[in-house]
Amino acid sequence: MESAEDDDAEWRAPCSISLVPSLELSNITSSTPHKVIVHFDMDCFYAQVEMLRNPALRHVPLGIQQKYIVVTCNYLAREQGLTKLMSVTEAKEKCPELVLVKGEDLTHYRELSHKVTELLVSYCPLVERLGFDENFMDITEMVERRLQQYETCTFNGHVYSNNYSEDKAKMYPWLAVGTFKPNQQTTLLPEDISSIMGSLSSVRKVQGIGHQTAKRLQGLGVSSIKDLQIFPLDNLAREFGESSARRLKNIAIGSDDSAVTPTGAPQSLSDEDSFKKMSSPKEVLEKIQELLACLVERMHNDGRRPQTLRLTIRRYSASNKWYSRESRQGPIPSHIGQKIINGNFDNAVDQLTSLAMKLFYKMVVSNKAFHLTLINSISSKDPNDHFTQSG
Ligand code: DCP
Ligand code: MG
Ligand code: MG
Repeated sequence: MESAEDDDAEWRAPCSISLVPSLELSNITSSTPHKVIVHFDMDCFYAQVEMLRNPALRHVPLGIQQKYIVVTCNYLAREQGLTKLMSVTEAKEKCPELVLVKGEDLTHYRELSHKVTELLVSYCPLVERLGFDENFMDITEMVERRLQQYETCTFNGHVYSNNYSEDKAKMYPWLAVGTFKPNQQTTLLPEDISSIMGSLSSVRKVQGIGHQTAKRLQGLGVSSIKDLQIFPLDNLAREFGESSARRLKNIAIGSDDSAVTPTGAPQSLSDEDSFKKMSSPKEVLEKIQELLACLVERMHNDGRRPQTLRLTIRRYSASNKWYSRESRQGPIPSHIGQKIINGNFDNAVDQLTSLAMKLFYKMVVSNKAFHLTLINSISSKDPNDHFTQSG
């Protein structure tokens, strides 16, 4: 039987943390970093949020379902072979006792995501968000302060190295002092970064290399990170230009010197839904109403007066599988903005819905057939790109 202590121990480690030393490209083993950056990625994020909302779910294999996909699952489910983005059918075959929770409404995930960022910001202002469950935090100053306090420091937890000795803590004090890690976390020393990067099968495994770049690299015969590490810089520069080629070579050895840019309050709030087919104005109206109801509440909680409403649609196209998006936007009259601030939700949603339908008919001719696969509505900032503070 699982003891309460084991259970808590597992629960105390809700995210993976990596400490990213930013090093000179020319000298990867240099012990003088420009910066020390922590990268946080929450474990099975949506599943964790659902387990916090309903603690009984902590003890069952849990999957979060969007449409026909299990977008993520908890670690009990992963022990049964489930992976992220598996189809519901396959997931149930692998784990018949899987409990599924619908995860199409992102409200709770969004809220918790912002709480995590706020918590990090309370320690250090240099925090940059990436999606819902990741944050980068530049802790260089904290590390420098700690280094002045501690005469000696050692690595806690594991060290990923074939060549580890105690004196590494003296070589990399900024790394040792920044890694007080009780939860089975592992320190990766600078001299091992290049080889661990080289062990990644595909260039897509690395943040900063997207689909298009991977395709162009494939054209040059580069598919793994190892290929990229040994590919001549000059040849790479011919395809991508000098500075992008350098950046790619740096990424391949685990070196990225881009600054952490504090994310701050969002400039716009948006909500969207996608579907296989939507072909009637009635369905469009209902979907817009549903999206705006959620958005209006978020705008109210945000407290700033929204200025612009943008509606985005995606039409189905058999020929273009990337389905391009189209959008139209218009100003939100100040009396509607005020209703949102005052919390007069129903009225505000009705009026915004009629504005959104006008935008819709600027894109779709009313008596012609249409087939949409996505609707997105955004309320945001004025043309100068800022929300105005409510009075
Ligand atoms: N997500 C999604 N659709 C995707 C990818 C992610 O809905 N194609 C959602 C579900 C995840 C959350 O974003 O919970 C964070 O994505 P991660 O890739 O970090 O996945 P997890 O946090 O769930 O798992 P891990 O423990 O591997 O980080
Ligand atoms: Mg995660
Ligand atoms: Mg993530």
